[in-house]
Amino acid sequence: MNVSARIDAVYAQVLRRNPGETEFHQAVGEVLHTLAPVLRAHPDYVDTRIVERLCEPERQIIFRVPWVDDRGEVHVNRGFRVEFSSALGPYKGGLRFHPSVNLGIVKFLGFEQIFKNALTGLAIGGGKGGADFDPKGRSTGEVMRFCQSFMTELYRHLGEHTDVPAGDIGVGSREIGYLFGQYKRVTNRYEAGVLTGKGVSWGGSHARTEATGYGTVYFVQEMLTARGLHLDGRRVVVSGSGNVALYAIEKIHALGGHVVACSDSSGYLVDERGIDVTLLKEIKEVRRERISAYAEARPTASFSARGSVFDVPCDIALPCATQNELDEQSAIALVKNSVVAVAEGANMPCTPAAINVLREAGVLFGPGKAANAGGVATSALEMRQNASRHQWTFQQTETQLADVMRNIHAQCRATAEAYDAPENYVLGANATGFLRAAEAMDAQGLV
Ligand code: NDP
Ligand code: 2IT
Repeated sequence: MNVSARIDAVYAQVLRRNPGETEFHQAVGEVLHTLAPVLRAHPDYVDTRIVERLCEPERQIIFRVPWVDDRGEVHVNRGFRVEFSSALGPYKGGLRFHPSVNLGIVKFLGFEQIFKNALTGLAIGGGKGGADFDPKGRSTGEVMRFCQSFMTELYRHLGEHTDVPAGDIGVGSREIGYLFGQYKRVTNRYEAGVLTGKGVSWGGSHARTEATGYGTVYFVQEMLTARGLHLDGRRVVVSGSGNVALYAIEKIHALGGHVVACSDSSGYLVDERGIDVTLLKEIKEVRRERISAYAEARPTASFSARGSVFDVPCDIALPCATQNELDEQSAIALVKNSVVAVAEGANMPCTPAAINVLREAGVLFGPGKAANAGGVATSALEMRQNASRHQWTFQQTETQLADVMRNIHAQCRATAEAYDAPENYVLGANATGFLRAAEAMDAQGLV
């Protein structure tokens, strides 16, 4: 069987074995699609079924999460942790609390995490978890009780050398605090390295909160520089207004760019004077309100409940909200408005058709596995600080984050060129991540 036929067979098996998990199919399809030249150069990886093994999680955990709301009513949610690959280190990846969470979503995220984490060059395997819990409108007490119940089951699967969760959609430093407190209580251990994204006063790393958004902007800067372009004075559109989006906006402004629009799940806002990050943080992180409150507070801003934030003309677009938010139609609109670069702050925010449109138009495209790897890389730096019971300064940590992003960019570029596909960062990221994980799997035997 030739390599292409083998890849087709692996994909067909993934579809058969994981019915209805459309996001997982999409994530696997995208990676397999780029691996043919890599496998032709490494026929031994075909013989030892490395790709088949990577598509099958090492372990999948699904559990009941019962909790009581403020009125005394009982709720039952479903919790997940998919431990995908421990080839390069303990399972590592965030927890997502959102009503849309299901096994297929967690598997797509866990699968991508293998390659992203490998790309950082740090010793972390891939995993992901979460629950179909909706934190919107819930009191702090309800969120705490949910986190405690979630951890009461999950703790037995975790450990600083086993599986190390962090945040993702709906899970920020507040939730990590409650999860850590419950882990500590049920295990009677102050095991700082079991979770990342902790508060900086109790084992967290400086710059972890900022890392994903900042890292995405560093990646964009590297792509632009490689083409002889720069960020200064560029119009930028960012989707979302959560952790990743907020710090992407902050860093774009610090480097001379001009962010004119952002969004949340209720719609998008345009502020030609430039998004005021302090106000946006106050509304989204402290008051936990909708972005329309921003438009009410700033006369220069307007809010729209309909349409897409990517219809706003820009030089650079950073999708930083959720999967499949930037579709073919949005990509066509961006190209029509002469977009220069698109980088994925979120995981899989661009549909395959959108990526085709962008790449065919010559737009610089930074895939999430590379462009948003700064968050998990800084989590690995947090684990390193926890292991040595030491804390670096903000600047020391940010310098290392910038180095990691520069290296990721250089490696993606070099790999793409080696496979005769210059500027193809999708191939560069997938092939580099795959080769790192594959080499370790090969050395560790059939496990
Ligand atoms: P947050 O929960 O902090 O923010 C999510 C943002 O996206 C909010 O503005 C939210 O709007 C919006 N959003 C979420 N789901 C939807 C949806 N279904 N439709 C429209 N808008 C939506 O999450 P993060 O910023 O942490 O995560 C954003 C993305 O980045 C995710 O894809 C995540 O996997 C990825 N990522 C996160 C990392 C991290 O370190 N946190 C690291 C790498 C990637 P609303 O407020 O209305 O819900
Ligand atoms: O998608 C991601 O990389 C994250 N949500 C961060 C994972 C982590 O372990 O820091």
